[in-house]
Amino acid sequence: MGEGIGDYTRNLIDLRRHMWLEGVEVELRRLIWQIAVVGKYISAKIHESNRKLAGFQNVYGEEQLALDRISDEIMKNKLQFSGFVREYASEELEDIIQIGSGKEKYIVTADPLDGSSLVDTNLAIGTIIGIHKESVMDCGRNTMVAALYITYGPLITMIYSAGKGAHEFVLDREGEYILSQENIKLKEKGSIFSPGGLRRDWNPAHLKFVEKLESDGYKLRYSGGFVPDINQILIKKGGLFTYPALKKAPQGKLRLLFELQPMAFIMEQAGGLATNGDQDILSVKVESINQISPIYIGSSTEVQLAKQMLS
Ligand code: AFP
Repeated sequence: MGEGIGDYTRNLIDLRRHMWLEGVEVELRRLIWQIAVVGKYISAKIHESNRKLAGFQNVYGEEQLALDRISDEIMKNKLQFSGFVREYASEELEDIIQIGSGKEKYIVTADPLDGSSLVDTNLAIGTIIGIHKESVMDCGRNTMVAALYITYGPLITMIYSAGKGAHEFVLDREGEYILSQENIKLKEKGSIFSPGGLRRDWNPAHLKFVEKLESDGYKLRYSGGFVPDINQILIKKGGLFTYPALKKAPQGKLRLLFELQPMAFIMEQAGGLATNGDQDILSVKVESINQISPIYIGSSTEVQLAKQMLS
């Protein structure tokens, strides 16, 4: 499968059927399905918290943090009893925890609710998941077998890849994830860019790179949410997201394991690239689970230009 499904059946393909048609290994497709179901619970918590907390500005801050923790608890509990996961690492936890008997096939990394500081603004936020077969304390190229992210926006959408292309699903009113785009492929070059960090903190080479994109007419698209900002580049089939090394933060801001590896896996499956400015993100060795890294990710022309101008 993967040569595309006839239009007449496209809308009838749900997530489980698509993974079966793609030949995704049975335990992996059950794991991905369980994580997709958690996305529905997290979405319900987001809506619930907004309703309950409207107007409580000072309380909101604590509840907002609770929303991160609640999302992590839901994800961990669901995976704990899945039978497929032996270890779980999350942006909300200090260290990797064993959650199975130790014999299960997979290790899951999670940013259960990325962009939670945006919840009060009603901007889109997301869940980012990496699925590994081997210890994550290596490079993603050696350990990752799948990745997915869920975008909680006007629609709830999910992008997954199990190594055979990147595919988009939309959650419908019946609670099914229905295939909306299959084998998403980026153009060589896009027309939008998302420049993270403050201009005054950029290093000279990065500033020159951004000025080049601006002079080439790229439109700035930056929401402050990694998931919707990346999703925009994928769905618009081109462009570049960067959160660079900064003068006072040479490793940038974003988490290698929880945020960058999964998006790099998906972007590469869509024909894009992801680098720290020097190395492919999936080739960077993970030394610590909270490791951060600069990132340039998106269509190949822009990522190659970044590498060239930074070298
Ligand atoms: P929060 O999870 O604290 O909202 O941070 C979101 C994030 O990690 C990532 O989603 C964004 O791309 C990035 O931070 C935005 O950072 P700036 O606020 O410095 O632009």
